[in-house]
Amino acid sequence: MLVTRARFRVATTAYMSALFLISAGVMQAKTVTVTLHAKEVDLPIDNKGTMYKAWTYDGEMPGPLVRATEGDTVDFTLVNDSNNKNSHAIDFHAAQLDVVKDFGPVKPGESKHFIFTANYPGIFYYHCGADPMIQHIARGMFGAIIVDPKDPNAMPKADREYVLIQSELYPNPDNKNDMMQDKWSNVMFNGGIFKYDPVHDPNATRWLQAKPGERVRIYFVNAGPNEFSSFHPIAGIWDRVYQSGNPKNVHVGMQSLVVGPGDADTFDIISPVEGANAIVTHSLRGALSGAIAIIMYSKDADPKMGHGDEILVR
Ligand SMILES: [Cu+2]
Repeated sequence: MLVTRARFRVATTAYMSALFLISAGVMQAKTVTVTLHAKEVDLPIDNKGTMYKAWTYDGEMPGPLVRATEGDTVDFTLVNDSNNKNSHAIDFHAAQLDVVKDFGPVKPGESKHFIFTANYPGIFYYHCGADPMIQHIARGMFGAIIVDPKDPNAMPKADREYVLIQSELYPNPDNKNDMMQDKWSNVMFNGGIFKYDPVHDPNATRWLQAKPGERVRIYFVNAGPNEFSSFHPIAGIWDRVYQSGNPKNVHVGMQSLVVGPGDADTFDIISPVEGANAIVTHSLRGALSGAIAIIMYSKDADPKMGHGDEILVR
């Protein structure tokens, strides 16, 4: 009887603390299983459909958006498809692992598996680290992982979220020397020249959307491989900037923040008016060669944009 009572008490305590955690909005850690396939494919790099010999994760530049919550276990597998010609790898900036064992190259037809705990919340870069790394990144092997804070109230709630990843385009994907000498032709957001800018490119069919007064959260990654970004919203002000996306690293009322190659930050913006902001790298050769994203603020903003599959707009 005593034993039963003790067990009951333990069970009740566990139940009550679980109830407390749920009512406090604290999520229990889970396992996020992710498999990415290295694929060497041709992809369009502008709104006209000009093709480029890319190297990718899952045939996309940028690669798929990975999302976990602080404290989660990420169970990760990289498959290097057997019809590829090159070794590939992955380097997750959200992970604390062994650079040789876990981030080392994988030959075509082989795969690699590792597990890490997402200990820090934020926005983190992932990329291929196979030699020569500069070429694997320049050809498209990059992406983003969002690690949401364990405490859902750590940051103000975003009404919409977007991911923008900056990278340079090197016209000849086989010429590593051009990459070493920084001879890029264009800077892009999400793998396309003026991809979200119908002002500079009438062929652009997509742009970002929100309503005036909404908090728009932009997860920004600079994939490089070489150029710094001076990330600025023309005709707007960043309400909050979180360095590395960590809620503890907060700045207020910022016009821009320099984001180096391989770095990432979270930028919140709220427009008090209808109209548009042009999000750029204020390093102007980069902006004027392709790194401009228009965000339109309208009461009729598409409710799907900035949610689900429309966070990283393809
Ligand atoms: Cu690679």
